[in-house]
Amino acid sequence: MTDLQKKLDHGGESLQNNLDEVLSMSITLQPQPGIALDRKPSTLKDEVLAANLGDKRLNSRLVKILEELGANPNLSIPAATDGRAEMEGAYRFFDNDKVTPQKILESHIAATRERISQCGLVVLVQDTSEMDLTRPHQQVVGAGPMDSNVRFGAFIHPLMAFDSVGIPLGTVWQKTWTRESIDTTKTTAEKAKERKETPIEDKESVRWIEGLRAAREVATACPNTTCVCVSDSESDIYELFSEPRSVQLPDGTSTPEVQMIVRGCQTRSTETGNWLKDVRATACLEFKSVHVSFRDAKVKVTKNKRKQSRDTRTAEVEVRAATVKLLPPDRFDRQLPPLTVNVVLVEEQNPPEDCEPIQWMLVTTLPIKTLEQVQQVVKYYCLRWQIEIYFRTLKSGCRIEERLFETMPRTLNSLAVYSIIAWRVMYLCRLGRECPDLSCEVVFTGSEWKSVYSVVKRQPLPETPPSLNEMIRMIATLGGFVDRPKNDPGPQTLWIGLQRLHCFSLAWDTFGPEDLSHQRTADGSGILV
Ligand SMILES: [Mn+2]
Repeated sequence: MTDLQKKLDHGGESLQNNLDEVLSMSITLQPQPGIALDRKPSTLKDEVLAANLGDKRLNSRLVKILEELGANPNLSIPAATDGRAEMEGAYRFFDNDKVTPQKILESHIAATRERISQCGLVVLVQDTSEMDLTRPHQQVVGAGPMDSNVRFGAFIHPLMAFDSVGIPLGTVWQKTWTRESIDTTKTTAEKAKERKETPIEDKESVRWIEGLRAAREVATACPNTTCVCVSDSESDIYELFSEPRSVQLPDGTSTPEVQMIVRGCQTRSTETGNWLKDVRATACLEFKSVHVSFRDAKVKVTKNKRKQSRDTRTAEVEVRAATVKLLPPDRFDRQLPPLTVNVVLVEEQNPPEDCEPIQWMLVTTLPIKTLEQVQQVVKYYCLRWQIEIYFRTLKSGCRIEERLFETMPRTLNSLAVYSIIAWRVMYLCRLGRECPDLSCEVVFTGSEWKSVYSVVKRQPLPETPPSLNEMIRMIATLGGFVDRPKNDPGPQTLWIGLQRLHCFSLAWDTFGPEDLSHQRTADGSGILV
């Protein structure tokens, strides 16, 4: 994999956004409200109200923990919980043998499926992230090595649902695992040979196929929704393409098919050459100018302007699509079938010297008959980026890697709780943008919006509650967001803002009465500063 591909897949947010923007300019997405808005969006608590941990007290403890940690995702558990008894209750919960990540997530997964079934089309994104739990002295019991024997932790691989414009709907499946040990004595050739002689079922890469199966289950459970399973180039695996996308039922019928978009990185043979040659031989469907601006985190903080501008350019890309017949690769243990798939190629024609050309090879089961269909494949692939934001929210927002649990089971239980919290932060963030006119009262309580309004606006309260969009922007302002018409708040400013909102509403309820606010002067000089 080239560095550029890595950047595209993992770091080039601005490029991704731009590609997304530029390539989708001519697409009008099906007007599909992501979530039926006549229904009240769920509160955080609702996500686990149906949880069944086999004990009523554990069930209500989960609700309490989710509320307390959700109000302060950034704080340590002792600081986020309300007093010593609550803190100990939380630690006992995470350590309880009856509590498992699966049971914590079960009702959230069910609620997510419910949201999915209200959409005409959803994108189910799977991706892997490291959970680095390296400690200076004693390691977390049960943690395994990461890429070397220096760092320890676990790998997480969720399947997240998004609607067709990218509103996060929640987690539908998650796999976590640890490595046994890393053998540092083998040569690269020996490792490659070993890989060739290992069946896919025994490799870590089987997770991609398991993710597709989980997506297939969602497609079966939500028959009126088109489910598109999306993953990056790490999942360019023939067995993933050949995995059945529906299940045969005993009566001869089969379940609805799950669709797939995977970024290709291999050169795969076809009857007429290879898939890249085949698609390049077709007529260009569209020319696009793509503004490329790499802002790697390391580069971002540098003041060296030359370094920054060197990475910025406008790339002329061409869009092509073809149906190709893939020849199966050799496997030592089985015969794989030949396959017919569609490929969409977005490729830069004349890159400047020293620049890797932009090249997106998307393998899909979606139709590519019209330009609009081709553009939609690119558009849906661009939604994959959302899962990177989710990982960032889990790590920087919920600080899952810094939780000081002694064992892996406790860490993974807390990860399950924080997965729901991280989803919720992203959900609010997008909901404010996509449904700007919705009243904020569908998501926030009276004391929440009134206290935040008073602090941010320093004006008497309006008769009608502000819109959700206005409220989200005010909350993000509390987290350092600069409110300009062209800016949209991101999860980071929102999660900091949400914590402050929690404090303000607590103060509002404690020190009210709210009538006092009407006596304040219009410039707000007074009580709440
Ligand atoms: Mn990845």
